[in-house]
Amino acid sequence: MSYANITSTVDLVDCTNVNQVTITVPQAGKVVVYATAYMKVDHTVGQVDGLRMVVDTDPTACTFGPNHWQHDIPSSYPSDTWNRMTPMLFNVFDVNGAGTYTFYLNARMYYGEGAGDQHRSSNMFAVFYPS
Ligand SMILES: [Ca+2]
Repeated sequence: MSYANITSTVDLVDCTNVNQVTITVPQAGKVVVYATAYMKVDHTVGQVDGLRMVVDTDPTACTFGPNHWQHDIPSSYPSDTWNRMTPMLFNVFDVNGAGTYTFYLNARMYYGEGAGDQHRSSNMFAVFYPS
């Protein structure tokens, strides 16, 4: 098991890598990667804010898919600079053999990106299951 905890204010610009975890495995199998995060979304009435997060092998991937997490703040909601979100997500990856593998937690404001949309902290852990 490998673990990565980070407290770091990171402004979200396009698809932003906010954390990563690296695990060394002895053989082929599966790696299950879990992540939790504390995110801050700055919302202005009249504008939809949408935050998407994924765990992926690519630090530039923010792909919509079965393992992503996302949340919208409707445009009708009143302005608030500190909308707190605490997503939890996971993904399962095949590893083809012994080696060291890195997995990334990425975030993107797909609506309403602006100053004040931020990662504040997160943690990840990776568990290996031999095949
Ligand atoms: Ca925003």
